[in-house]
Amino acid sequence: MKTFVMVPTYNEKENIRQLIDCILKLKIKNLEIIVVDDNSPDETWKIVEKISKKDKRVHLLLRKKDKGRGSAGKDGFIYCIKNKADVIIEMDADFSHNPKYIPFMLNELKKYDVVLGSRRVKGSKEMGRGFLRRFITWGANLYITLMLGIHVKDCNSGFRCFKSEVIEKINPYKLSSKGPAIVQEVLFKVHLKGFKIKEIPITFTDRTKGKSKLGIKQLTAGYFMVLKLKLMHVFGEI
Ligand SMILES: Nc1nc2c(ncn2[C@@H]2O[C@H](COP(=O)(O)OP(=O)(O)O)[C@@H](O)[C@H]2O)c(=O)[nH]1
Ligand SMILES: [Mg+2]
Repeated sequence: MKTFVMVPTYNEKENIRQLIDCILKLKIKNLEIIVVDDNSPDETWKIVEKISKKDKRVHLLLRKKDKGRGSAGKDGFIYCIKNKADVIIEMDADFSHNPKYIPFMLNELKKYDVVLGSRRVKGSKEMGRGFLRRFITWGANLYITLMLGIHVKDCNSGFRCFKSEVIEKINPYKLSSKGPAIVQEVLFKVHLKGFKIKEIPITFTDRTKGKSKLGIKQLTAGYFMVLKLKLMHVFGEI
């Protein structure tokens, strides 16, 4: 069984080496890492390139034309499918998603199609984020649940483990979000296909190094994307 961990990065030079080390230290059989970097000005990609030359489990997808969390995720999924992944894990580079949960996620994937690291089930914790940021996440989650009718408690989680056929079935080529709303787009399409989703509790820790790329612009675009997904569904396009 071949597992790919897909990590989108933009200006993560302070996190990426340590993250790759932590994932590889888990000693999971046939695990490879694909970092999708959008030509980060801080040269995150150079660090990954250097590691990839020494360790063939580590790969770099350097994007020079496109930019955005969404299209990076899309290209990352396509890379994993093309390279014959059986399992695809997506996670952020900033240690909000602790790699220690990966073995448990893989184990749960024996019973489910998708396993999601959740901030909103019994046993979950959220550390280091202030009231405003948690309120924004809570509001977004409520909006998504009401609009899209997804029965998942943490619709904003970008820490997920998929059987590769799930990604194949939702057709990664058709993913259209340019920004972070890709998280909800994928979740909605997975939900519509009726795949079994399991939420496992995680302790989510806000980044201590580097900066968040989520601003008002991305947040607004995300709200519009969710509305667009709803309309597309109503008009039978998805
Ligand atoms: N390739 C790529 N990755 C991105 C982009 N924007 C954010 N990311 C990555 O996506 C992940 C989540 O972004 P982050 O800024 O932590 O968002 P937040 O957790 O919502 O504050 C991190 O690994 C980022 O480096 C982008 O435009 N391109
Ligand atoms: Mg983050």
